Amino acid sequence: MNPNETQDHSVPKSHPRYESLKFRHRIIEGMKKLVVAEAGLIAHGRGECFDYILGEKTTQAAKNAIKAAVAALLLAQKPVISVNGNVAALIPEQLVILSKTVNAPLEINLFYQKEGRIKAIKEVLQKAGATEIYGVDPKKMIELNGLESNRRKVELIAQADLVMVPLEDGDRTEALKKLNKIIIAVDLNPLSRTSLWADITIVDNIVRTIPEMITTAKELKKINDSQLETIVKNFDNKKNLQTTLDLVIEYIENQKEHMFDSIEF
Ligand code: PTJ
Repeated sequence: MNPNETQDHSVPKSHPRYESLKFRHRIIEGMKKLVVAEAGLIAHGRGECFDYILGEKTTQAAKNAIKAAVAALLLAQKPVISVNGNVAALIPEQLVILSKTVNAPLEINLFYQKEGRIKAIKEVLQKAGATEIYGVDPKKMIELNGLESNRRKVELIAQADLVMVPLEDGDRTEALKKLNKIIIAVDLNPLSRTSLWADITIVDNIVRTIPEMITTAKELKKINDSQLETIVKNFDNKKNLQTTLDLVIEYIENQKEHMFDSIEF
């Protein structure tokens, strides 16, 4: 028997890093079921590292970006939420709820092609309540210009005016931007090429972002289009990313002062 299959991932709720370990184990389990690519584990670890220096919380800058992102989603004519392995493994139910709340279909789009992955992700999304899932049937896919990777194969994304790309690689963000699409990125790395290329970058952990977007969407659905347009117009992504870096600096300086406060010998 493969020793990995017997590995016990149960973590006591009292563990100080319970939340973080819970999501780490979803990624590991996802990998065993083909949902997550092997490289998805590394991507998750990189994300954890950035989350640490953001204080593992949704910053005010992220909340501003979330508000602008939801407003843009509600205004879009043909929005699409792109789904990769990590996102499907981490937060499938909330992803489906967000998709229904803002009326943006889910399209599976993978960087790492492997036999059985699309089917595995489709099943996870269906189990989470999704009824319409795109990016599944190769006959309906076309190839995007300007992109070499497997992500070039798209369905609804080809015609979309807005694409939300959680945990994306920079190449596709750049390619989608050059095709004049509005891009919403969710990326814990404020310095990634995706973060810099996107129109609206949410520097936050996807597991906190999606529930926050659902709450925000319920609020913003009460206002009219011109109010939504004002929210989008007043959002400055470059400035918001710089504010995020200021918050990281502030957090690290504060840690430098107080990092030993909770340690008792
Ligand atoms: O499922 P696939 O085949 O489409 O592959 C998905 C991954 C994520 C493996 C692929 O897109 C990839 O390799 O991505 P990168 O280039 O490693 O970029 C992932 C980005 O997401 C990095 O900047 C991470 O910091 C960030 N990230 C990782 N975990 C999270 C995150 N951002 C938000 N929330 C997270 N939980």
